[in-house]
Amino acid sequence: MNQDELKKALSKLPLGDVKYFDSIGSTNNEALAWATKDPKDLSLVIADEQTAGRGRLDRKWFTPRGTALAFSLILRPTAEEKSYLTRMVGLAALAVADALRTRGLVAQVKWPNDVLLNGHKVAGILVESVWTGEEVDCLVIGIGVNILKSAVPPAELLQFPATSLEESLGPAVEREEILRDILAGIIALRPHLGADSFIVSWETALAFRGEQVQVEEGNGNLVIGKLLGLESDGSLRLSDEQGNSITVRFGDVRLRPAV
Ligand code: BT5
Repeated sequence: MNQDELKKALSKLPLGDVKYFDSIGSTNNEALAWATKDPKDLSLVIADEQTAGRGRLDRKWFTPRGTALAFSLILRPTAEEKSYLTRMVGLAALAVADALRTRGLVAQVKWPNDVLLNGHKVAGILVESVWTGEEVDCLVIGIGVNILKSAVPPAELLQFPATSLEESLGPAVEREEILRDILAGIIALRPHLGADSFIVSWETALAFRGEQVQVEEGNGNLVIGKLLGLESDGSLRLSDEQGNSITVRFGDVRLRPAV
């Protein structure tokens, strides 16, 4: 990644400090360590390659050198934002989806933390937090976006089909500009985090709305129902066959296979 291009692309954003790595284990790990040292709001860790990138539940996230965006943004949440922490993953997903939509792509959010293009995962998000006692001190928003086709791992390593921006836009994808647009989107959406309209925008972007889905809750439990939308805390709202409402706080959503 060309650091001059990176600096130029980010120069107009009100970021804190920026740390760039040619190669790193995980930008989230670096940001979590930094978060204990009183970083400025909107400080950024970005790497050209991750050798131990992480997803949720310690799953692996692949970032081969020179093929993708992998970065972690540190937020120092305001008192008001602390009331809406569970919405932050939605904020990041919307910012990614918006950056892709401005390039003419139909991006959807696969609840809670994936962005899809044509039903394939193009980006994943991992939000983690650092607490002092009962108070959240820092949030780390980790985002990985597959830019080139070579970023996409082999199908046997994937739980869900994946794609890259190159697949839709051709090889001339400007990594730094996409990064800039995602960060600008996060900054622009932040003041709206607590608004009802924020949940509406998040719901509107959801994949599989109105469809029969299954959600693996991570503890082996499988929830089946029609995907209705979101609760105010960002939990997923489904209805079962009897029309009863079900709320899911954590899981992996996919369309229910035909029986
Ligand atoms: C995620 O978890 O999708 C969150 C990914 C967050 C990655 C960023 S990169 C910057 C920052 N630093 C980190 O260490 N992490 C963050 P989850 O929903 O649990 O999905 C993980 C699953 O996605 C894996 O088990 C694979 O099946 C699949 N996967 C791994 N690498 C992928 C890739 N490059 N593209 C698409 N799918 C991938």
